[in-house]
Amino acid sequence: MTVSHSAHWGAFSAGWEDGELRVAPHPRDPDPSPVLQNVPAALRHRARVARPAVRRGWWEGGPGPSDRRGREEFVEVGWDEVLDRLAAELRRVYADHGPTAVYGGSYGWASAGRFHHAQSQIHRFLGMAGGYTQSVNTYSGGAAEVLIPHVLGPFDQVTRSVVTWEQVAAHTDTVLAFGGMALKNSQIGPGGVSRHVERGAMLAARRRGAEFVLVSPLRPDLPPEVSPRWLAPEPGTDAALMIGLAHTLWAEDLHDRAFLRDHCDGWESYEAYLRGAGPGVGPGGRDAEWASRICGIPADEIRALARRLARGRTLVTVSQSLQRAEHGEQPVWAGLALAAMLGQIGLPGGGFCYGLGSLAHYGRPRNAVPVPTLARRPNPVRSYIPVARVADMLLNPGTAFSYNGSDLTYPEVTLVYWCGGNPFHHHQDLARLRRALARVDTFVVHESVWTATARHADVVLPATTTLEREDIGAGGTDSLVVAMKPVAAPYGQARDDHAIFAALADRLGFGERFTEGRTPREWLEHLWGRTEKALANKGFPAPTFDEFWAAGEHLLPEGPDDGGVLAALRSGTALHTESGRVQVGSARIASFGYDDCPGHPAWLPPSEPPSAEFPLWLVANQPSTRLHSQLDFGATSRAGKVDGREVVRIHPGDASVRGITEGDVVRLTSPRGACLAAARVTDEIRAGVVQLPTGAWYTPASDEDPTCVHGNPNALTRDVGSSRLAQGCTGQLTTVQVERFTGEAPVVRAHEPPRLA
Ligand SMILES: Nc1nc2c(c(=O)[nH]1)N[C@H]1C(S)=C(S)[C@@H](COP(=O)(O)OP(=O)(O)OC[C@H]3O[C@@H](n4cnc5c(=O)[nH]c(N)nc54)[C@H](O)[C@@H]3O)O[C@H]1N2
Ligand SMILES: Nc1nc2c(c(=O)[nH]1)N[C@H]1C(S)=C(S)[C@@H](COP(=O)(O)OP(=O)(O)OC[C@H]3O[C@@H](n4cnc5c(=O)[nH]c(N)nc54)[C@H](O)[C@@H]3O)O[C@H]1N2
Ligand SMILES: [Mo]
Repeated sequence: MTVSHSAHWGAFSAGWEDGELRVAPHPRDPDPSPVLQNVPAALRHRARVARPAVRRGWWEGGPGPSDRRGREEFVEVGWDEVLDRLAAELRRVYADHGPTAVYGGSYGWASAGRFHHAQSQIHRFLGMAGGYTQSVNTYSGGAAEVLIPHVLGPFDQVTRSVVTWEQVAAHTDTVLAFGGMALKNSQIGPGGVSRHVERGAMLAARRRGAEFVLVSPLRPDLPPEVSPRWLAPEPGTDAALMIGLAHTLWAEDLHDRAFLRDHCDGWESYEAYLRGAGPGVGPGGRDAEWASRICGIPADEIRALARRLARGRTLVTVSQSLQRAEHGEQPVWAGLALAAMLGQIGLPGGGFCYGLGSLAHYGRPRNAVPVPTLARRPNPVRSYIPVARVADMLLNPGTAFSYNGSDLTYPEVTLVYWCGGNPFHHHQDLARLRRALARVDTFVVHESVWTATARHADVVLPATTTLEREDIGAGGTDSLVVAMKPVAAPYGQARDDHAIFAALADRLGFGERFTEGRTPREWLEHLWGRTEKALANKGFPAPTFDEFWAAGEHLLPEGPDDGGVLAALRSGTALHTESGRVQVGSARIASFGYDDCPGHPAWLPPSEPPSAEFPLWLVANQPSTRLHSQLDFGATSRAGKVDGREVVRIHPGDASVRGITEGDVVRLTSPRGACLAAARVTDEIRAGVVQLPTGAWYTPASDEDPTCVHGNPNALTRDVGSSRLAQGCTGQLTTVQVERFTGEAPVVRAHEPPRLA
């Protein structure tokens, strides 16, 4: 028998065959993701956490700062004892330090499934326990999520569904894709994605004669089938290239003056900047030659491209990666300004789209009704940080910092609680994160597997995976709602996060309030009820929960593909920005006085450029073979490694001067630290750039030597905010040196459990 299921990388069916779990993509998916084949390993891998485990020093010596985290053995204990101890510790921290001392930012993707959604569960629990310091924005789009509401409008409203793949297939003549639109990335859509449409849409556009221009250090960032023109500027210099393109449009009078006059604000300040306002610019202003000197693309090519953009329907896309970098606000804003000058914002398949192709829930119309979700409850305390500032917060309590026009102060945190995320995957400068986490009294983690985060915790509570529980899988821009059914009993003593929180809530005196007296099945019925009602109200077929559950899935109606608020702008509806128009410049942002984010798009040089010691740019992007660190031990992920080690791509020229050949183990170093990786020599990468994806589980060489032997690039990246405006994650780029590793390469034991007593 097979059952239906859903993951962030696709809807699928799962069933047992000769004692093996087999998974197959949903028949409606035209282009299923290979990441799916990581799933079978999830059930019984030895990396699974089988029983509650507590760091010996914490269990025997009590809470308190400790640099033994991540280095000490664990004691396996019973559920009742550990929950009693943890409830007592929560009571102590709330009583002695107050709710702001509890950090429940707990960032991370966890798994698909709307009720057992780990973030929803932990926020509900900590909200009821008295509140917590929370996080705002994401590692995905931290810089853009703060900038875009200033310059274009509410983030979701102006990014997700205004330009769709169907529009691209039907209308676009030129797609200028900064950072590309790699098919590896659009495999993933939060909550579930039942149809991977990106390849098909790009091919349809190409067959119609559309031209794709890829601006990226990596050739595979657009599919070869669309024969993209590949421009590879120096990483981190896209804003300069965009400004050079803008200058050409302006100088050759190819810009749409009427659109700038009628629908934009702040053009004058940007025009002055293009002309050369500010220091260090010659009489030509910020022209194509100026841009060429910064980004390395010949000036003639910049001019020719600008002229091409001004012909036909042009779409400018900016991937999320561009803004996950120092001054990451600028390429997003300069991309928008370029599109504003072309005057096609709000036309089908034209204008500007942030994030298109970065994830599978961009570029699709919304469902006509809301999908079932666990409603978020308010946090009774107002204490927050921009999410990527977590180590700063732990290291600098009481210190002031800037964020989006406000002056904030880091709270003093005593207890960190994580459920459904992996900071030792997502955070930068992991040695620094280790030092930061050594300062708290207690670090609690719910996990299914022994990630580096679990290894650094004091209390590790084993969580079930989606394969071991019932849930509803759904995403806001995908029609398929899946009745997710378990394929196996919980591993070892694993429990659902909801059950763990319910048991803690009981001990803390709010058990009934937490569960509202519902079983998990009753919660699913309850959540489905909202969708059922919305369907009925709009006159669509509205199955009852039992009907939905028996059918195993339901297809929701799609909302309109009408260009949303950007199309409405052209017919006179104001945007939700300071002027009601597209902010090519912003007086409000200028008023914040941030030199690292002025009042118009600008080129701001990196504070750590390549040097003699660290001459190469490292691109630390998303892995093609898995979602982040999830199921790193699965079949597809393992097949992408060499001897269990992650692969770093390097240009033949950079390899040969270093004596590096295909398959060699190499050592990457940065001012932060070091890691090993296996070399792949390829001319599909720009010279002077190496690429090592994220997601290999952080595996220090020894208790003393923090070098990651597995290939986690966050051993190398820098932990600084994008700017004082957004304080976004800057993990995408860092400077490194690479050398051949001599001596015996250590065996990678990333996926083995820690010492357990
Ligand atoms: N250098 C660099 N760093 C980056 C990036 C980059 O480009 N470069 N990208 C960043 C981005 S965009 C993101 S979104 C982050 C991603 O960072 P994360 O979202 O933290 O990474 P995941 O590996 O998805 O972590 C999810 C964890 O939840 C666990 N989990 C899954 N299901 C459940 C469940 O039901 N219950 C519990 N308790 N746990 C569960 C998984 O085992 C896994 O360990 O990384 C960021 N980090
Ligand atoms: N397979 C897979 N897909 C994923 C994820 C995953 O873990 N695995 N994670 C998902 C998540 S949470 C997110 S937020 C998105 C993130 O979406 P993105 O941030 O867009 O994805 P990345 O792969 O990090 O980067 C895309 C490409 O940008 C290019 N790039 C890097 N730096 C520069 C630069 O300075 N200039 C230019 N022009 N190009 C540059 C790199 O070559 C890289 O391949 O991906 C999603 N998709
Ligand atoms: Mo992300």
